[in-house]
Amino acid sequence: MHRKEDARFIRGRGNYTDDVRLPGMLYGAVLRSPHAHARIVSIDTSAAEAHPKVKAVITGQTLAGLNLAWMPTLSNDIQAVLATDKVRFQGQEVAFVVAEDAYSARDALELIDVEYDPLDAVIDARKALDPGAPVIRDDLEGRTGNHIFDWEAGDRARTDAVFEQAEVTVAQDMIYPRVHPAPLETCGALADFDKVTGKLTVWCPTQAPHAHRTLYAMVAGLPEHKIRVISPDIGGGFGGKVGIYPGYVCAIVGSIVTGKPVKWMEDRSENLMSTAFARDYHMRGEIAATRDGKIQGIRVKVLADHGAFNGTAQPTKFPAGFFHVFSGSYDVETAHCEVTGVYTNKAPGGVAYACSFRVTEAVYLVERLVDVLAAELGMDPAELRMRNLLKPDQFPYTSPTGWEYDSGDYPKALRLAMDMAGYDKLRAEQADKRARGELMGIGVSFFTEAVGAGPRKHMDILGLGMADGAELRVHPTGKAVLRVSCQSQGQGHETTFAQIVGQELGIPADDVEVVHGDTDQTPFGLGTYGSRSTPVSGAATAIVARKVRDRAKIVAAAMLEASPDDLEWADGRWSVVGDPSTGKSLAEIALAAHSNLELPDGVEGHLDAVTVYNPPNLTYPFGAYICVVDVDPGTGQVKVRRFVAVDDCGVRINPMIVEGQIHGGLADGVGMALMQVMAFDEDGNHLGASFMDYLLPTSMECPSWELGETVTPSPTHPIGAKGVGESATVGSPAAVVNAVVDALGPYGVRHADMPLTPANVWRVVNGDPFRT
Ligand code: MCN
Ligand code: CUM
Repeated sequence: MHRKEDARFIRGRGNYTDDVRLPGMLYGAVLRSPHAHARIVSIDTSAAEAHPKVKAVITGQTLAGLNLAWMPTLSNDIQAVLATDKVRFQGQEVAFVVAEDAYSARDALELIDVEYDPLDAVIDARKALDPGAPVIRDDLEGRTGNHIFDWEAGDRARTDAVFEQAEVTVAQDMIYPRVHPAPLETCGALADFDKVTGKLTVWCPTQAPHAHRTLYAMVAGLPEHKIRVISPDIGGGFGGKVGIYPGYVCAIVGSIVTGKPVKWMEDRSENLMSTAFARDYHMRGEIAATRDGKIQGIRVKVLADHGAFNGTAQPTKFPAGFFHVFSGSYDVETAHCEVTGVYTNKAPGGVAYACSFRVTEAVYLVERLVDVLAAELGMDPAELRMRNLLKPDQFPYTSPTGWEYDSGDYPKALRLAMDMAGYDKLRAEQADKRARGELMGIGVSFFTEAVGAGPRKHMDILGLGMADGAELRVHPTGKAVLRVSCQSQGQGHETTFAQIVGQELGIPADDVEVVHGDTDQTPFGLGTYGSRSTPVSGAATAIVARKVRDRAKIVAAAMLEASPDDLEWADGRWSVVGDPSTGKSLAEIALAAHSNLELPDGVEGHLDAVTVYNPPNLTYPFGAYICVVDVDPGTGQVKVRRFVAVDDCGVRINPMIVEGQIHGGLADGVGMALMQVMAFDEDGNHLGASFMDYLLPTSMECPSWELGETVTPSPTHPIGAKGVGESATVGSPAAVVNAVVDALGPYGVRHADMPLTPANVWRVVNGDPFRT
């Protein structure tokens, strides 16, 4: 089925936050810090206030008067809305101007005079804990350093013991650099506070409208039923639109102060400099194995750069997200990891860019490590993986950190990928080329994802449990409206969620309208990220449709003057067992349910239903990827020649949409592996604040993807589906890097950090390993 939403998107009829216009609307602009770390001596706003078109200038002092200068982050830290004491990263929000038009608002920013007293900045996370390092968060009581948290998982003693006895151990330091999701649409908000009704309406591209509303209510003390968050069409979110940004709060305050609607839209540089970054993990991984290649233990130490505020969007109990799954897809006896989080003078974030709460970092780590081990053992990396992959009969499988993988047939997926790639032939071609001095590389990666957060007993965000509601109304003519709490940013929910209902009720998906992205119109739920929509809201959708089907059964029984027990559901109809000619379609039943048909005592009419789905477990999609590259030793240029991706996300609701998700994620992987990095100079100046410096992959860098699939249904999901939205971003970077490192084998290279730009590859080839 083609995507319903594309009818408006391809005609330019999408409705994004910046398309929403209200009468009398004013425009806001944010003044940002030029320094990474500086004390604010004074802020003079008088010239800006005198600008004829300026309606208000808001500073941290204004907000402090409203008790809004600081706001809680999604990780139980606090973040400055507008800086009062210090600025802590370049691009941090310092003041907000509201004017009659967007140009005047920007002009007036230049009239604000801020005196800064610059301080030394902490840019390299590895120096954040040095004695004498500048203390970034001196606003927090009792803070004398930049340490945020220590977290560990697994069995340290047992893992250490395995390493002591092991025949072979390898260790590798690696960096997953800071990157940015860089969605096409930047962030912004339109806030409209109606003084008469006391109702606040906020349009913004949020991935989690209900969570935003509840947080506004908690933080600003506004009554929740007087807040309406509307998330219109979103031009890509990729995790960067989960949190609440200072600009949103400023737009709200601007509207309260001026009595007019206030719109604020950031530009590209503001988006790249201040909104949620991703990754920034400095990792040291070790593997213990037997000489014949049986992996026995994995040990990991991570230094996590969280920027100036711990604003990471993740379930409360998981300071390192879902990094727990770092033992990957392998049958490992024991594993242990430690993660230390630190503050640096950079923008906050950490969980974004299709990361599945940091499964990206975990998969990259283990998949690089396995290749390092293969090199040490002189074994083929695909064969080494095949030896160690979990076997189908081991599912459900409890990992060394206690996570229960639901289902899988890993060897089948890897074998399929190898067949599709023609693995043996590729190796033969590589040998020929090497003999001629040409550099060709073949990279394999295998990933297990953990998506669908999450079971309420294990997971919450700031105390809000992660169950999702769904409501289904069936009109008398058999057309239906589904209301869900998750919010598509391009993933096609209007189509796939309608398909779920259509499948369950035997009606065309075109007869189902999906309503989302408006807290006044949808049931509570935590939103779209961590590829949780299908696992959680999708499950809620299937279940609410089944509730409707059950109600329809009783009505159909009354129509047929039969007992409900004598009816069966077949071919999308309720009919008397063994007599398909009696079949009643949902449309017929819906009309009867709204008619004067006599129903048994206690049975309500109509067919509407509601539900709340609390997932029993995450879902664990997986996949096997093979990348083929050619490297030019003279220029360091990497060409991705082929990419084979076998994904298993359980039952596929819409295969075309699933493949689109995978295509996007593979392009992400090529981008991160070869060209993307948010770099800073030692003073904390951002070196990737435009698309001239922060490079997005285009069709020119991407091969024609070769996709394959296996289907292992999730046993806990009502229709056997697993999430897929982040799979390819999680799994592909390691395949590309493994391929490049494989190509560089003749130079004795075992590892090189991303991004493998021509300059960096050239340095590696010339014996000067690149360090991010
Ligand atoms: N789907 C399916 N069958 C399955 C699994 C999924 O047909 N077995 C469909 C779903 O119904 C949905 C799409 O594939 O239409 C993605 O579903 P899912 O895996 O549940 O992921 P979410 O809908 O929760 O999307 C979130 C995920 C995340 S976290 C990031 S980040 C990311 C991604 O989606 N951001 C995206 N893909 C994106 N794609 C676009 N176009 N834009 C983004 O911002
Ligand atoms: Cu980690 S990016 Mo997505 O979960 O929105």
